[in-house]
Amino acid sequence: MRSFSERLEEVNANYEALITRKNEPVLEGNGVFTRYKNPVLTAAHTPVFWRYDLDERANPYCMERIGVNATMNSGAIKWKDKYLMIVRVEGSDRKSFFAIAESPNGIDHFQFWDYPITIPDTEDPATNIYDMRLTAHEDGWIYGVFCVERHDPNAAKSDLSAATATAGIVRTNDLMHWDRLPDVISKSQQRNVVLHPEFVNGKYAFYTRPQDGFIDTGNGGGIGWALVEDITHAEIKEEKIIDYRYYHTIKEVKNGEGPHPIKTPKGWLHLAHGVRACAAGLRYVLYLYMTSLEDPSKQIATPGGYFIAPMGEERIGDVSNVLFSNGWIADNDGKVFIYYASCDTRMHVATSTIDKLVDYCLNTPADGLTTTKSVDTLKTLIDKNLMLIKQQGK
Ligand code: BGC
Ligand code: BMA
Repeated sequence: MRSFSERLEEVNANYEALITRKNEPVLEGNGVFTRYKNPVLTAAHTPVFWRYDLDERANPYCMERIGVNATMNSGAIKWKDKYLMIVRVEGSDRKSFFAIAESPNGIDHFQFWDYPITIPDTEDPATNIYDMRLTAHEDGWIYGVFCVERHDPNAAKSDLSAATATAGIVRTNDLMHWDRLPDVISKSQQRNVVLHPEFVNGKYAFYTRPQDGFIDTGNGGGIGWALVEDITHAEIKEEKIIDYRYYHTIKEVKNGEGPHPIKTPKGWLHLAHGVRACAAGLRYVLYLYMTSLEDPSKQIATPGGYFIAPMGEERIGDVSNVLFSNGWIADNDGKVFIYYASCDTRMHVATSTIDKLVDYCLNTPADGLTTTKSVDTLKTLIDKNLMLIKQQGK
């Protein structure tokens, strides 16, 4: 049997090799964005000193004492020239918590800060919290809006899975100390609530996702929009749907805002997820849309279909066939880092630019909602191209 120190040395060496591994772009793509070879974060990226008791007397076999199951659905922000994710870390006990991982370049060398984030509870403690969206708001605070899950107090005694989803809010100015504000009050359950970075008509603006039940979005039509006067007592009184769901599309069953939109000269650029059902379960893909600078709740571009769908290893994990994103970073030079999780298991990055993403939004045909319309759209492009090819052939 290997000694404690031999095993620990190996564990440390593997960890070091993993977090210092260089990432590489996967060059063959569709021109819209670039995928990278390695996930940027996995459960194995969590520090060895989170998982092992390093005291040989207490842990003679050098075994993990606290298991980490996954690193997923992460918010993101550029902070002091570093690329930061606020990661949803999930323990092997199925509880999620938030922890910050930092990289010098946004594509590799992500390393966790020593401690996870302490999120204070409200009077009604949550069972689980997850999927934080970060917003550096023009009021000067950095907000985190996340999903707060509790066992449904009205559930029958035998029902151990009925739950309620509510939006929780914290704010900070150093990413270390987080103040908890009261949860968002809303008539319906809410998941995927996101704070817009600017005031709108002097109010805080939230992207919402009203839903009938914990899973069922039911009559909750799509991604909503609500203005709130006082963020320290946020209440969604009036909510309007700004991005609807439609039959037989990538977002037939559910959709939800990803991170907060990026402001571009041509409008607000939004990243969202869409869900459809199939025999294999739910399939989650990412899509983009744009809204107007004058009125961020008014759509100006709705490119049809998905922007990124799970591919290869991304298709397999705890909750297979799922891509989910709640974090992206736009650099001053126009480069965009899109952080997305696959299958509630690991984090990836894809890169693009604001110009390319805006071009994609403005020039990708919208979904015509029927086969006939899709074929018409395709034929229009073929006509144009064949004409060009013919002209060039002359
Ligand atoms: C899980 C989330 C999931 C939600 C709805 C929660 O219990 O933690 O990952 O999105 O259920 O399925
Ligand atoms: C949800 C999301 C995510 C998760 C997804 C798939 O509804 O809010 O937490 O990635 O389901 O399980």
